[in-house]
Amino acid sequence: DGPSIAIVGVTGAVGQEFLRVLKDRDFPYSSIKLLASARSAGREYEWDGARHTVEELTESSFSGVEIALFSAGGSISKKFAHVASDAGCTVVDNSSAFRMTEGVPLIIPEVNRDAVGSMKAGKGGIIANPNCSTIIALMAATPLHRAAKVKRMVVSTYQAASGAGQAAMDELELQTREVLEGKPPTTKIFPFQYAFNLFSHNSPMGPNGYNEEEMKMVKETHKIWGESDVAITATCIRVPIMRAHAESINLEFERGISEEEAVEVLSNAPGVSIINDRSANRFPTPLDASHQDDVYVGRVRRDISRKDDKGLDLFVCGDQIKKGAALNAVQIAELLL
Ligand code: 11C
Repeated sequence: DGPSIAIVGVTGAVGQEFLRVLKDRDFPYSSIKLLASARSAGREYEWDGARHTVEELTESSFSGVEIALFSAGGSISKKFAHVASDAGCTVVDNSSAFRMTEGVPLIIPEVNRDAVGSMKAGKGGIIANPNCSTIIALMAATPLHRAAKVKRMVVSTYQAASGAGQAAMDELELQTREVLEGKPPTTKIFPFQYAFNLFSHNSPMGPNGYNEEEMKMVKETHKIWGESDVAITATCIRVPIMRAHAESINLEFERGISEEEAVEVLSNAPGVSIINDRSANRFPTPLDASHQDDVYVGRVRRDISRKDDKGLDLFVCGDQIKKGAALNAVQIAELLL
């Protein structure tokens, strides 16, 4: 027996993953409320041996609820997270609405679990779940940062459809069929063909030529690491992959670190698995990471563009819906118990 919990946005890809992760981790709860828009109210889900009916999310949804996991988009979070918190419900919010708000912890439990402070289930307050690309990068970069202190990080992402929601996953599948059948691809979610193509991340472009996804990686890393002097640059790309993001990461360190030490550090890092077999040319793929909890790391090598041993390159894959969203949020909820 544990806290009363609610899931906001239960019908979405992350909402559904919340249910699976809560069950897989045997999360203790006394009751569960499934919340969504009026359109989805009345829908039923079989979960943990019982039938649950989706209720419409309203301002009174949170009375008696001690933990709410939100994943219904930023505008719903902005409208309801404070309402929930004021009712004594502690909110773990998967949207970007409060990530950079001062006083709102932004947590990857393996990286900065102490940021939860004295927050507890049933005491109100909001905790933000970082952006998926940030979580996946920092699962690999943080253990190395602790070992040799990162001065600069250059990231290129290869991001899956799931980051743009279930509708984007559906469109990728549909377009793949259409293209193979010689039909024109349906373009409802993205303005051009996605199947057999890739493109710059669909988030809004800023005046400095970086899109929002890239700036999230910069700002969220600074907040999570508590260090704003680490130099970070990112290029975020959407690729026709279903649910796991891949990232190429170049790290520059304050002190030297060998490949062997880096692999040793990463093999001892919680939530990280290594696939780094040079002789077999076997390294992480998005399919290795799909539906898995761990972030997979490989291609660990010294950066030969430098004369010293203060640079490393890595390739990382992580499930966007799990560690990039639902799993990380449930791990945060576990810190509240
Ligand atoms: C993507 N990271 O893969 C995005 C989706 O700030 O939570 C999630 C956006 C966010 O497209």
